[in-house]
Amino acid sequence: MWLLLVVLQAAVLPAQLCEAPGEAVAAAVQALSARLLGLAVDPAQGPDPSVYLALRLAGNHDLHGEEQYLVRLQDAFQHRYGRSLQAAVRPHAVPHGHPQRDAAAAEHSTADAVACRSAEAEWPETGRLALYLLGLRATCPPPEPGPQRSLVTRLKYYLEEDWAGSRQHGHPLTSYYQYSLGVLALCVHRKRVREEVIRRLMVAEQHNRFGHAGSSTTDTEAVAVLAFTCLERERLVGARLAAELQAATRRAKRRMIEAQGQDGFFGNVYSTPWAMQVFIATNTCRTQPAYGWAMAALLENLDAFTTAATMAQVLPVLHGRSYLDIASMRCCEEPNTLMPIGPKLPPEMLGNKMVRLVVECPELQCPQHRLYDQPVPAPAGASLLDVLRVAAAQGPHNFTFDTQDTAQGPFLSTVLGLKARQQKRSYWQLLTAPSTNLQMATLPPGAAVPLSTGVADYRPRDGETLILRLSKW
Ligand code: B12
Repeated sequence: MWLLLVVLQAAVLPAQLCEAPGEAVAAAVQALSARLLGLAVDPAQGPDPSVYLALRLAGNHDLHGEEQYLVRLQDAFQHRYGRSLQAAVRPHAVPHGHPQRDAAAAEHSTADAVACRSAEAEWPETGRLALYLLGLRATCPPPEPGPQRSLVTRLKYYLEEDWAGSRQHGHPLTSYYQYSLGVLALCVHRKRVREEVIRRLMVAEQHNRFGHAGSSTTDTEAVAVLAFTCLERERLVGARLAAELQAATRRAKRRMIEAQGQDGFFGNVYSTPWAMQVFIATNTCRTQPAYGWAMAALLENLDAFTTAATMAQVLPVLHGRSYLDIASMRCCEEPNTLMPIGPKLPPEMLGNKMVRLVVECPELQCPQHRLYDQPVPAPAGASLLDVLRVAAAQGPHNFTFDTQDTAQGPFLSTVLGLKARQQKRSYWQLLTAPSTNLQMATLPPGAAVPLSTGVADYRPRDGETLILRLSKW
C-alpha cells in the first residue's frame, strides 16, 4: 500500500527540477553567482576552495577569473600542504605507533608512511585540505596528477590522525564535518579509504553523534551522507559495505525529511543547501517534495547569503549540482559570460541603539559566572562586532576581545583574556535574548537562543541582549 502511494505520488506530481526554476529566479541566481565572483576577484579576500568550487559548479562562468582564482588558491595551499610531509616535521617530534592499517586499502608507500608517522606533531587540517583537493578535481583541464599525490597522501594522513583521535576521545581531532569532507575528497579522487575509517562515520551517523551543543547536526550529517553516496557510486567499497552505506543514506534522508521545519528548512537556512545536495546526489531531488519546499524556502531567503562562504555553500544547489558532480566534470563548452558585480550593502540606518552585552563563563571554570554585564550604545546599523569594539573603547569596565580570521569571517576567539581552545573543544558561543529588558539583572531561563550568524554579520536591535558564553561543543 505504502509503495503504491509513493508510486502514485511520483506519477501525479509534475517532475520538479533540481535547479532553481523559472526565468526570474534564474536571474536572481545569476546575480548571486556574479556577486560571489565580485568577492572572489577582490584581492583583500583570502582565497577559499569552497568559493572556487561554487564558481566551477555554476552554470555560467568567468573562465579567466576562475583561472586567476585557482592560481591564488595554489599559491596559498600548494605551499602550505604541497611540501613533503617530512619537510613539515618539527625536528624532535615524538613518533607514536599508528594503529594497524588495512593492507588492502592503504595506499601509502613505505616512504610516505614513515614521513606520515614523523609528521604527527602537526594538528590535522582535514577539512581545508579536503576542500582544496575537491577544488583541484574541479579544474578544467584537470591538473597534472604528480603534484597532487603528496596532497592526497597528506589528506590520508590527516584522516588517520582524526580516526585515531576518534578512537581515543570518542570524536575526531578536528570534527565529524571535516572528517566527512576528508572521506568525500578522497572518494572524488577515486582513492580508497580504510573500511574502519568509513565505519567510524557510519557508527557516528547511526548513534546521532554529529551534533554539538546548541547547533544543528544537519550540515555534518549531509556531508557524511555525500561521502557515503560517493563511496558506493564510485564502487570503492565491497558489496556488503555498499549495502550498509545505502541503508545509512536512506536512514539519514528519512531523518532529514522528518525534521524539515514548517519554514521549509532542513536545520537552518545555512544548513539547508547541504541537505539538498544529498537529494541531488541520490537522484531524488526531482521526486522528493521536501526538496521542492526547501528550494522555495531558500529562494525566499537569498538575502541571508551575504558572505562569500555562505554564498559558496548555497550556489551549487541553486544550480542543481552537488559536490559529487565534481567527480564527473566535463570541460567542454562552458558558457563564459559571467561578469563580477559588487556586494549588496546593508541599508543605511540613522540614529543610535542601546544593547546589553553579557559575558558568561561556566562556574566550574570561573569563580564568578557572569564576568561582564553592561549596556553599550552603538550606531543603529552596527554589527555585533562593532558593538564589541565600542564596548572595548568605553571605560571603565575593561572589556577586551580578539577575533581570528576564517573563511567564514571573523571568529570570536578570546573575551576578557579567556581564549577558547580548539583542542579543548571550547568556543565563545553567541546568543541573543531579543525580548529582555535592559534593566533586568537576571535573564529568564531559556530566554537566550544561539545566533545563526557570526559577529561581523549579526546586527542587534535596539534593546536586545547579547550573550557571549564560553561553551563546550
Ligand atoms: C564545526 C562548526 C563549528 C565549530 C567549529 C569548531 C571546530 N574546531 O571545528 C564550533 C562549535 C566552534 C562553531 C561555532 C560557531 N558556529 Co559553526 N559551524 C561548524 C560547521 C558544522 C563546520 C565548520 C567547518 O569545519 N568547516 C570546514 C573547515 C575546513 O572550514 P574553516 O573555514 O577552516 O572552518 C572553521 C571556521 O568555519 C570556524 N567556524 C565555525 N563556525 C563558524 C561560524 C562563524 C560565523 C565563523 C566566522 C567561523 C566559524 O571554525 C571552523 C573550524 O576551525 C559549519 C557548517 C557549515 N555549513 O559550514 C558551522 C557554521 C559555519 N557555524 C555557524 C555558526 C552560526 C556558528 C556560531 C556563530 C554559533 C553561535 N551561535 O555561537 C559559532 C561561532 C561563534 C564565534 N565564536 O565566532 C554557521 C555560520 C552561518 C553564517 N551565516 O555564516 C554554520 C554554517 C552552521 C549553520 N548551518 O548555521 N561552529
